[in-house]
Amino acid sequence: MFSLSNLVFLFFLIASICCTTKIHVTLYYPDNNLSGSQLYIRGNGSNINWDQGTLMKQTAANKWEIDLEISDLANEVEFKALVDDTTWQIGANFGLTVDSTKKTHSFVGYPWFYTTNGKYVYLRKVYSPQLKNTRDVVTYLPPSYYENKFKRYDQVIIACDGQNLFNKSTSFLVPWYIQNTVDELISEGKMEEVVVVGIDNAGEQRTVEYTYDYDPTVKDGGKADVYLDFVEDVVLPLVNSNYRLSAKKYTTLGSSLGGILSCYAGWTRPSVYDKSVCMSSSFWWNSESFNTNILVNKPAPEPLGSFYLDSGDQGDGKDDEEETIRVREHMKKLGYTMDQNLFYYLDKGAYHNEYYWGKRFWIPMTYLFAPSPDLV
Ligand SMILES: *[C@@H]1O[C@H](CO)[C@@H](O)[C@H](O)[C@H]1NC(C)=O
Ligand SMILES: *[C@@H]1O[C@H](CO)[C@@H](O)[C@H](O)[C@H]1NC(C)=O
Ligand SMILES: CC(=O)N[C@H]1CO[C@H](CO)[C@@H](O)[C@@H]1O
Repeated sequence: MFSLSNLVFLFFLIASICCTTKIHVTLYYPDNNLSGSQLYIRGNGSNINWDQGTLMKQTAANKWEIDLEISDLANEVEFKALVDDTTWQIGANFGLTVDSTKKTHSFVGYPWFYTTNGKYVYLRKVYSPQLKNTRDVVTYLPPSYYENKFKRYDQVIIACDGQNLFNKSTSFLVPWYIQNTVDELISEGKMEEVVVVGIDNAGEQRTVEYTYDYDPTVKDGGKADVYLDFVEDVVLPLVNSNYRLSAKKYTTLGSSLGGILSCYAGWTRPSVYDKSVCMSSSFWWNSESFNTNILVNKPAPEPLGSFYLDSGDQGDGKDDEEETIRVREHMKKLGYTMDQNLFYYLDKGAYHNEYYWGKRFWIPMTYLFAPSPDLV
């Protein structure tokens, strides 16, 4: 016969078997930067909380582990590491989406605690055998890069007009100051860490390199595929061997002619690029041939990838506000969904220049690089 206490026991037994999942958390952080301090963890889970840290176990050099018990059918679990339970890791919470059909999950993370600023560094005089010219490549490495040498970066943006992105002394007008925007968004936990590779434009060759066809009114254009071969065959291997990158696919980014180049790259090379940021794109080029020729005659990317389009509405041609809207509407007809894989922003009052591109740069970053828990 069942007594009440048997029933209570049975209830807890079933509850603990049916509704517990375990997350095995492994964090890597250089011992020599801890100098005897220890890593703690806070977050949600039945054996940890947000008010007081739980000591992790150091299981090998530079390696800390703990098992988190997740009791209810919680779906998203978040946590953060601390040094000596006092110094919080910088950036977004670690997190993962719990798959309730699995008993065990594993999570691997690379926290950092002291650095809020990234850095940009140069690879000078990179030669292109495809284009027979030479240019600098400037790369922004995010805050954790020098502090946690175990981390590799899978979000890598390949950007046009490298001269104008970071450094006042090389910029055309004012730089975009991408480093400041990205540092701030990362530290506030509003985006994941990214690496930004800026490839300088080749001065007078800029127009021909950034355009996929010849515009008879401009009397120029048409070497975008050669330029993109240079990016793929020279720049990507170069940055992958110089920096700790682990991207499977890249983001392509540019403004003006760099905007149509980025959209063209994402549209025609989906095995290389899965996100395209096309700012104030010169969709007027060759009687709007991106809209009337490329989108019509080149098959939609497979898989579709994500596209961000924007414009201002001031100055010559209102910064192609209407041309941009026509491309957006066309892409919707071709299977894109707003705010899922197609993003659009109208910057009211903005002109076609670096000041405005830098000022609104945070918008594509938060759309395309929002921190998201991984399903493990
Ligand atoms: C986990 O903690 C985060 C941050 O405090 C909170 O937003 C979230 O709702 C919590 N999730 C669960 C399942 O309690
Ligand atoms: C900015 O560019 C100039 C000119 O190439 C260079 O001398 C300077 O070191 C650069 N600044 C930084 C912080 O790299
Ligand atoms: C204890 C220690 O060495 N802390 C250092 C870890 O690294 C950051 C930046 O790389 C330094 O600012 C800390 O002082």
